[in-house]
Amino acid sequence: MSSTLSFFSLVTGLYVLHFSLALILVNKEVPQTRGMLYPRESETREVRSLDGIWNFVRSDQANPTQGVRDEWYTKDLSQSRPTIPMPVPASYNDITTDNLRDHVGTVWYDRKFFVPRSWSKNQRIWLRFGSVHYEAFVWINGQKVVKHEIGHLPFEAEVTDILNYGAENRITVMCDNALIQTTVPQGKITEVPNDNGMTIIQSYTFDFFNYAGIHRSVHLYTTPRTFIEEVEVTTALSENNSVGEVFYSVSVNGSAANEAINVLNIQANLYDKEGAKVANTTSDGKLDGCLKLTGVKPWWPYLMHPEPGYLYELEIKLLAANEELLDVYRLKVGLRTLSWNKSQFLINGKPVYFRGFGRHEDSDIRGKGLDNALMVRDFNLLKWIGANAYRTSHYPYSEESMQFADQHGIMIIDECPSVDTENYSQELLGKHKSSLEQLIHRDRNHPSVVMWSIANEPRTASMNADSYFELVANFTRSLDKTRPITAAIAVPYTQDKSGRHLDIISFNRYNAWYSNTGRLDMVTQNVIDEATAWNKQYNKPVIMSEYGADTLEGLHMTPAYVWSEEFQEEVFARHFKAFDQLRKKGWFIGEFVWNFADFKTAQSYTRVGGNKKGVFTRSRQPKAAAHLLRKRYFALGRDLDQCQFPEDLFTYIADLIS
Ligand code: BDP
Repeated sequence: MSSTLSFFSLVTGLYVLHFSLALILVNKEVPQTRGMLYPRESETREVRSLDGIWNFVRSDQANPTQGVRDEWYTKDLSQSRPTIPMPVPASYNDITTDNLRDHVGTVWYDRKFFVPRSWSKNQRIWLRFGSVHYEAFVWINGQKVVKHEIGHLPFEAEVTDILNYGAENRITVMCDNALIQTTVPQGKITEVPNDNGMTIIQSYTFDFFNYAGIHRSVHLYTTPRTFIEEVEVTTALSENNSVGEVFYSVSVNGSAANEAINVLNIQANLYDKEGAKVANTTSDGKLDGCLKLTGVKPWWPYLMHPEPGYLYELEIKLLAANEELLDVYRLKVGLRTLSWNKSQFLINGKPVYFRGFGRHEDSDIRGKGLDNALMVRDFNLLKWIGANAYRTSHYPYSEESMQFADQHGIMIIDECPSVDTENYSQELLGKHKSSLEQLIHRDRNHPSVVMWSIANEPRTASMNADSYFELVANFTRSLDKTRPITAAIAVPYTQDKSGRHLDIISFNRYNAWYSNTGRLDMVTQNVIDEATAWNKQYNKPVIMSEYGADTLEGLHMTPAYVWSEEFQEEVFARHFKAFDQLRKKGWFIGEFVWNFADFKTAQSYTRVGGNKKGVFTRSRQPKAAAHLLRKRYFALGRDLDQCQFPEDLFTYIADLIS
């Protein structure tokens, strides 16, 4: 096999439907992520964005490997095929006016960029992608650089020896959106007849559009020859939260190549929000250490404290034995503790009640592409409505949004891309574990991340689910013991085989929508009964991780009728009643509406332009239920965490005293 072809482990074009029903799943090692610190400038590092308009070619659906065989990456794409302009970052699906939307298989991107002459001097250059969905193959100047599978997660490669310095370079990316039974998430590819002969169809059971392309930013960044490759941070607080400890552990890359550096030291400095140094330490030939500080300002969730999301800056300096400064990397750190037991989840020793959302990275035109305007708008809405949490349903969200959540005190249940998992196989298990390894490696330093979600609505009634989820949960725990593990379960509690492996039980249920449609009188007691049954079965804290109703904005009907704004409000109110009774039981710890905003799905006769369960429209304007939810979330905030009501929470009606 030629070296080019061995670059492709998943032979695109064949999409063989292969899964095994083997009953014995074993715990095999998965590849460990290295490096991948978020690209940040410092006195020793430069960052350059490759975002912008790239050239784009769609492969022939019936011939997805043609570009590889014909080596399109060895010259400009425009010399092989007519190209069209394509924005990066963005999903490619909704950009054109033809049917690129439903394309299945490979597409190609390329662009040119300059590398300054100054970059050739005694440093290393890295190419980093925030996310390409689903599988990416990358070349620079015709040389293969990196390949990565699983969307929504970053990957990078060193390109120091491949670049032309002081000259133009070309980057080429092939992206494959095909989902099969051993990808995460799973899908199926079938060949079916159409009016022109045969065509390929991608199907999937999950309920969001399979947007694809270069979804997040592409960066080039420099590091010194010997540099800080990894920083892992954990924090501890004294019982009254006044004394804090920041434990850091650093990995260095490149010291072996540099014989002059036989002893390395880390100088760690901690600065408060005003930039004052509050702690510092220099390690003695070690790469880990602890910073201790008094008078700590802990990281608190929004509305749980008057100053939520407090972040310190941790400065890590890598020094040679002669004190020469080799590298500097800075990151934000929040000091907080997490703990949990059979009935509670606590932050800084205080019990938490989650009031949040399931969400999607989704918007008109750009699909799942990173969009700062949308991200800031969404956080404004989250704060307006009084939410303190969301789940990254059903895949890892952008690193930029994780940083934003840290700053704003929004708690995150961080979900890996495993959704509707079924047909358990050894290969699927390996990729599922790898998605968690990559996620935890990426997000472990974020104070906002308070829980890992290892799956959404897995088919946990089936035979292999028990051992499969035992392996996935134990693997997750082996990577991070500081956060609890959950999964959003939808099978009935009587059939579930995953809950015993979790720390917190989350369940999704659509009373008055998918079950007992329209029956508002069949919500409250059902929710109470089901939550109670989950708690009884596993003796663990319980969250309702999804509930809701599709709602067409502007459709009004009284008495409430499905799809109307009145119906969504009523469904919410009936759930609130149940939640308040459940809260009194002591083990019910949170409510998450499905969904924050309307979002696009695959075409289906149950979806009018997509899923309309948003509290906000797809263009981020409130439906009537948003105002109701806002009153509840602030009422809970005041009751539980003594937060203030915003002045405009209640509209003036009458002076009832006079
Ligand atoms: C749940 C899924 C979610 C869907 C939702 C719905 O977890 O992804 O969008 O149902 O149908 O089962 O609205």
